[in-house]
Amino acid sequence: MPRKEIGLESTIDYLSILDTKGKPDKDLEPRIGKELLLDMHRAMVRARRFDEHQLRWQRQGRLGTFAPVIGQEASQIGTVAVLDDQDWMVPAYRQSAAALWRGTPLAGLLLYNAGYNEGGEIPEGQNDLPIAIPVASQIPHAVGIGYALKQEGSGHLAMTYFGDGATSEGDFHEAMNFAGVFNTPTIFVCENNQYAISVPREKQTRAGTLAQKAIAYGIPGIQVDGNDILAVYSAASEAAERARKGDGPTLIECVTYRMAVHTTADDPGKYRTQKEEEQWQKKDPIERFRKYLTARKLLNKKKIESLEEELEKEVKSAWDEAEQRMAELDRHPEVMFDHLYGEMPAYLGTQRKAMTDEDDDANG
Ligand SMILES: Cc1ncc(C[n+]2csc(CCOP(=O)(O)OP(=O)(O)O)c2C)c(N)n1
Repeated sequence: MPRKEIGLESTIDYLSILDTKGKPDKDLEPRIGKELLLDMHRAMVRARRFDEHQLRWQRQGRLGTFAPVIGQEASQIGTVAVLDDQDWMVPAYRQSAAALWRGTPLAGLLLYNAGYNEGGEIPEGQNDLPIAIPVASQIPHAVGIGYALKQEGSGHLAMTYFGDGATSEGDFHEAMNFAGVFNTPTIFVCENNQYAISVPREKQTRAGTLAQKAIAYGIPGIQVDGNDILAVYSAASEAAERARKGDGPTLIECVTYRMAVHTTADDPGKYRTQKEEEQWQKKDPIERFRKYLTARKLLNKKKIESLEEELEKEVKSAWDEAEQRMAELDRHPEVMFDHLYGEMPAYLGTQRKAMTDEDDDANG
């Protein structure tokens, strides 16, 4: 038998609509109402300012470790904005912009980042899963939810977020395979921010794109300019339409950049150059979107200033609220033993007691 070539039909598109000056490609520009455009802009700025404040509070010792979203606002807001309330949002640990859009209160995130479990509670009726720290562990959950939504014939979908590093985990591949085989309404949003902590994207895979991993699972994949909210929104809208029609999952790779630290325990100066950071600074998703909105006369300097003032007040008052809740909760560190097991194993009980006794000794 001669050797034959098996033709692969799939290709991967790359989508970019706004150039770095905020000028859209008129043929590709999506039709988005003015109100939604301004809501998306507000949400991006709100998430950015919130993290800037959080970084300062963390440095002052008022918050614990957290993972800032700075730089990835378009990838998150452009995707989450296509969901309706009955859809599900399944985050990792860097999706504060998406969570805030869905209704998570600022004070809740502050409480969580200060180490209080209560802050991680999802408000009643908000179809989100809690923050997932183990890399890629949330992806199969989103597929399971999608499967259930499909069985119910609901027409709703589940959207999940993860980084470039997560695509090297087994959970990612198992989830993609299941979603493909069972045609689940799941949107996989890979925020390719170029690094998994210090490991660059090139060391994560030999594949040219992360989007092309969809081909192996028989599902559509697309790579988008993740700092261009119009491109992200267009790709997400297409994927949502597909999922709602019963046409199954989509993988969207958002090519973006983590403009700040991986977490507050990280020093990016150790593994990336200032020059690289400056290159990406020029592609700042908020700046680009602002130029577009300004050219369309939806924004101006005055409106931006008043939005910034409003957000400054909102973030500061969220801190006051979180601080008050922390005082009310009057929590001690031994609660870290309390939520792992339904029934605490004896060895943990001993450790918990030792810690309480130590506290009592210290307090005389
Ligand atoms: C299963 C697992 N392995 C290792 C870690 C430690 N860890 C935390 S974040 C991270 C990098 C993840 O990178 P990526 O998926 O690209 O997401 P990003 O943080 O860039 O958003 C690692 C290895 C973890 N949390 N979970």
